[in-house]
Amino acid sequence: MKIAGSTEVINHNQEAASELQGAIHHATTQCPFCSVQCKAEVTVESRELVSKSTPRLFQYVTESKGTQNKASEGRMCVKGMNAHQHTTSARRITSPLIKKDGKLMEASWDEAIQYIAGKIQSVPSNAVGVYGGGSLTNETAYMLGKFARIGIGTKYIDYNGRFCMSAAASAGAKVFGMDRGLTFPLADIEHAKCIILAGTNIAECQPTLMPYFTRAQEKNASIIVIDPRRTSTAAMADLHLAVRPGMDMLLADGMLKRLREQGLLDQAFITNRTNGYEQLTAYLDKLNWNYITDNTGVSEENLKLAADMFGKAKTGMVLTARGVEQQTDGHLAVRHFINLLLATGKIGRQGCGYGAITGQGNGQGGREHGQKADQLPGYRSIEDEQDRNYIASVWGVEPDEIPRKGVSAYEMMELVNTGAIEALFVMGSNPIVSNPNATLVEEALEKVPFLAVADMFLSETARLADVVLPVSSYIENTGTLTNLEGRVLLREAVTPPPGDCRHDWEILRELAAAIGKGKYFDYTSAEDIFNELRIASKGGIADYYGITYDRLRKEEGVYWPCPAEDEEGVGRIFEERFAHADGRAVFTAEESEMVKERLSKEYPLMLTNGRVLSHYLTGVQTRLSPGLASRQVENFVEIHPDTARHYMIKEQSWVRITSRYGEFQVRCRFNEQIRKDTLFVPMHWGGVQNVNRATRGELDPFCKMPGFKTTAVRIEMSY
Ligand SMILES: Nc1nc2c(c(=O)[nH]1)N[C@H]1C(S)=C(S)[C@@H](COP(=O)(O)OP(=O)(O)OC[C@H]3O[C@@H](n4cnc5c(=O)[nH]c(N)nc54)[C@H](O)[C@@H]3O)O[C@H]1N2
Ligand SMILES: Nc1nc2c(c(=O)[nH]1)N[C@H]1C(S)=C(S)[C@@H](COP(=O)(O)OP(=O)(O)OC[C@H]3O[C@@H](n4cnc5c(=O)[nH]c(N)nc54)[C@H](O)[C@@H]3O)O[C@H]1N2
Ligand code: SF4
Ligand SMILES: [Mo]
Repeated sequence: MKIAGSTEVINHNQEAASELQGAIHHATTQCPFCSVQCKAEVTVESRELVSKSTPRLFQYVTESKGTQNKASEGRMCVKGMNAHQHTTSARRITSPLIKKDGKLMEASWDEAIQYIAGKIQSVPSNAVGVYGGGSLTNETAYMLGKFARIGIGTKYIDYNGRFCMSAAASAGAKVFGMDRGLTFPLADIEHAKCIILAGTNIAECQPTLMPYFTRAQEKNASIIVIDPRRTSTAAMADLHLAVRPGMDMLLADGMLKRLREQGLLDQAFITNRTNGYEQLTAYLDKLNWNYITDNTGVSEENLKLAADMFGKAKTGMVLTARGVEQQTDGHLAVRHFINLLLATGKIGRQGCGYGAITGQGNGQGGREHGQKADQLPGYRSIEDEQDRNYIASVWGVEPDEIPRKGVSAYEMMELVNTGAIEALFVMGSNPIVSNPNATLVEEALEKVPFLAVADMFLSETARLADVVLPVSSYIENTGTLTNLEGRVLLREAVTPPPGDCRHDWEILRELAAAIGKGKYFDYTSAEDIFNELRIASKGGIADYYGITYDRLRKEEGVYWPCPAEDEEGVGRIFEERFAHADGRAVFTAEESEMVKERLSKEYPLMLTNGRVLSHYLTGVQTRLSPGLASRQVENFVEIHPDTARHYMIKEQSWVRITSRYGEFQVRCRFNEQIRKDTLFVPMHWGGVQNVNRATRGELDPFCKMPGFKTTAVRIEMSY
């Protein structure tokens, strides 16, 4: 008998069982959700279950609360406090499932692994796609990249972080010569005198970071929030600019134009540490104020005020997140915000810098070790000969055996749709809910000849799979994750996995063995994989070589880059030089084609989307945690009451929202604090309530980020 949602510890004699019955102990782990990676102390209870013959013991986590670490300082938000609930959900899958006659049926591991291996081997290597995620540990992310390239031999691997970090990451690489979420340690925030928070809702998305900002405010910092809605983050701001969705780049340009007009630039910094200022001035000269204010929807007065606040402050920071980045010109929008920092010399010293607020728990590490289509471990490039040679030597293969770059996450779905990809392996993502143009993606995954999914639950995507592999949850799986500051943290397992669940890395090891590539994946533990990752990252941009499990235990986390065991990692980067060969950062004067998505008579409102406090991403985990699900049981659209009246929509009514690409239905919620031309819908629900049924598959041509945050729509009552 298998008990869903419990963890069998020992199958042993009655005497020992009675001794442990009811025993309680405490252990520390990390929250599985966002990029702060708050440290948690959990209470683990052992309970006896008497079955027909032998009594058996199970372990449950019954409580989770915050405990001291350097980023979260002991805090924990409501998601972290309730996170353990999903691990003991009765919906947890605890044995492999294989689809027979349209139904997923329990199967043995051997059967499941052989079935997948057979399918992978029955199609050409490049007809197999691998799709990963930013919740996976560094060890799994590293192994997944290696498994795709030299296990399967396919170039098609990408991951959900494409929808998350790709715009900011490309911007960082282009401007600074490297990408790391924050260029400063969190402790620097309180030293900033002006902080721009653009398209980031920290109060709901990284709540435990809020005290860093309030501390800065207590020391007289001013905070400027740029968001089409007055969010709880905007509520703490000294100035809120309610930008029209998709117009951030122009807003940043407007601010820079004003700073220049007012002589608030740092000429010495521009001369000594940057390139490309001349081109930028020519670009700014062409912009006029009417054009800027008409398009951004922000008054000239407020824009100038924001620029003056930032320019006059001695220190300052710019932080961006998905509001700015999930646009078809997202990477340019970020670069234009960074222009503000370079022009005023506000980077590389205390209280200054740029930060892309990383999203997922391992959104940072997940993008450094080879899950991305164009990347090899250590942030190396898959198209660079030297990088290829080095990684080939670590892996023990010829450089030619490493495939070249593949395509981005959504493009992979398009290839599934056209039939070019015939077998897809998904680990740690729910793509039919989180991809743009979700209807196309759902159709593609319904018809793909073979789909395998490794997950804890039957997510919307897993339900379509031919094979589902049950994996361990965060409290059961040891591994490292890298938080938004670039700090590598060790998360240790506190209970064994329930039933037949296995760790992601164990699954990859077994699959590799089944396709005859076992010798490249012969790891015995997560630490074993990490030790190879250290060597693979050595000398790369994201150099982890000096980081060991021992150090992580003793030092509570180490920043990368850390090239040697006796070196400390670097918290504040770019103090002396940027990462380009000449040590300089580059201004951006490239014009954007702007958001192509236009309002029309038929589609008169701009739909944007994002998150609420109590749910996480596609909601698979949080919808199964009663303490979280009960706070928000269904999806909704935020609409200004004047707009609702215009379209004869009643408060709390069920509405249909239609775009050029599809439609979804949700309940309507009035909000006086949102722009009248904008609707906002959370992303945490699938099926008919999935906002992505209406978003479009158009991508930023440079980084392939989808334009999630701007879709022209109409709204009507749904009777
Ligand atoms: N509670 C919760 N926390 C999370 C997550 C979660 O699902 N739930 N997910 C994690 C992950 S993976 C991520 S990536 C982060 C995301 O963190 P954020 O990027 O902060 O979250 P979003 O809600 O997607 O978007 C932020 C804000 O952008 C605004 N916005 C929309 N369009 C525009 C625009 O065109 N311009 C500007 N300036 N703003 C705009 C929205 O109104 C929203 O308030 O959060 C992480 N933390
Ligand atoms: N409209 C709109 N769409 C968006 C966004 C938006 O702002 N608006 N944001 C985008 C962003 S920033 C992101 S990050 C994506 C995320 O979207 P998804 O990639 O779909 O992420 P999740 O919902 O976290 O799905 C993760 C799945 O993996 C499982 N899982 C969790 N941990 C593990 C693990 O350790 N191993 C394995 N094998 N499985 C695990 C969970 O149960 C869940 O089913 O969505 C994107 N989509
Ligand atoms: S969701 Fe983020 S802020 Fe909340 S407890 Fe988890 S890691 Fe911390
Ligand atoms: Mo994300």
